[in-house]
Amino acid sequence: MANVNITSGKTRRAQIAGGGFAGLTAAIALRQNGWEVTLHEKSSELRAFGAGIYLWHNGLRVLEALGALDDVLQGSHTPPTYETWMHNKSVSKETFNGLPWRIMTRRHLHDALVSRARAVGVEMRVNSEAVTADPKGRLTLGTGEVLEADLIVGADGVGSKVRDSIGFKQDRWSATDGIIRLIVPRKKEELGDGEWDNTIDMWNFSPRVQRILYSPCNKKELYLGMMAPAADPRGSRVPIDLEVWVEMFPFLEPCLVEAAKLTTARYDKYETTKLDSWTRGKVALVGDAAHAMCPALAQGAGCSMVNAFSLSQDVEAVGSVEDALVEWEKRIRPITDRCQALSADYAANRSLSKGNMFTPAALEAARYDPIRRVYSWPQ
Ligand code: FAD
Ligand code: 5PR
Repeated sequence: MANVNITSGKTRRAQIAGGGFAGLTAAIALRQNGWEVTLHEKSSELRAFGAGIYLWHNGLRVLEALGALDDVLQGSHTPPTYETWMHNKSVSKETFNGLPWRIMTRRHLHDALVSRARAVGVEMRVNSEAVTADPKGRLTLGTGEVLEADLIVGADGVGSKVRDSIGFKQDRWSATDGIIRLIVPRKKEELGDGEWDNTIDMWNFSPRVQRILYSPCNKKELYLGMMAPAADPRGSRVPIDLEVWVEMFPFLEPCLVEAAKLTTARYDKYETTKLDSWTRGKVALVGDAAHAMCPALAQGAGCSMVNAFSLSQDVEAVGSVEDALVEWEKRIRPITDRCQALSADYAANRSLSKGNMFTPAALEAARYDPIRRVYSWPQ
């Protein structure tokens, strides 16, 4: 069990809004440092939304620090290579000089974090919506309850109420492309010859722009990211338009037939949020509330987890929480800013279609080790 974190005779308390990957990471990390932590999730269950997710060395190191890595590694997958195809021809196979990376379902990662949060004694409340935060250290819930804390963490996602109730200066925009994300059975035996354990980023620019990011999560589950411009009514239709997808990717038919059965599928546009600051007084914003980014580099959650974990390190410094938060942002934010900018650039130019695009700059965030605070795995 966590030790007790005491400043001037009193255990420090954190109130966290949001039970996604960012909020859960902050909760576990603070609790492990002895804080009393309450996490508020507005939904009626602690459950992950969405399909699959890639984590790289940076996010995996956070999981190690949280004591959740072994759980996550079981039932997830590292493909032999990250392959890129253009018009069904392989153009690159990347292995990142041994840099660790992993694919899993979102449910798998979320379950591991929830179970770890429970084990270390985080108090988790569902049906508990945060509506406003006060930089002096107060969080108001939808019920009208007002909670005092030494630290308030706004981890309430891209539409953050914690953020908007305070009023940060922000830029927000959506990209022209979007994606349908699904988990389907792997059907590996039915796919015919091929290296079906790889990630395969399958790009097609003609006759239409359509892309499938083929991502095996484990022996049974496959994550399909099906990209089409928002302006293409057939490519962006949900449930998927089977004919239009099979025409372009006939070799994936067994999986696409399964994808067409999923009636709850959504088409999501990529959203970016950029703030003038991530902190105000005793309030810190983490995750998509602070820096939603295009997914090209698959680092939104990775950066969120690194930033949430680093926050827990920096509030251990001598001095006030307010000063620690300012130092935290100064120290850790530049990595996320560069990653967000390059991800937006890759998304806008569809750069990943060229293959071999995981350059040293593209892997900067992934190479960061938040425990040792150095870059590992030279590229
Ligand atoms: P969220 O996951 O949005 O969690 C916020 C939580 O807060 C939710 O549970 C919500 O119900 C709750 N909540 C909301 N409002 C309130 C409130 N007022 N009070 C209380 N609770 C509230 N990242 C990667 O690292 N790898 C990838 O492969 C990857 N792929 C992606 C693919 C796509 C297409 C997209 C769009 C994103 C991808 N990302 C990826 C990014 C990643 O999904 C996000 O960055 C990450 O999930 C953000 O986590 P979060 O906890 O900040 O927010
Ligand atoms: N990488 C990943 C991903 O999920 C997406 C992209 C890149 C892991 C979108 O689903 O380029 O859009 C992308």
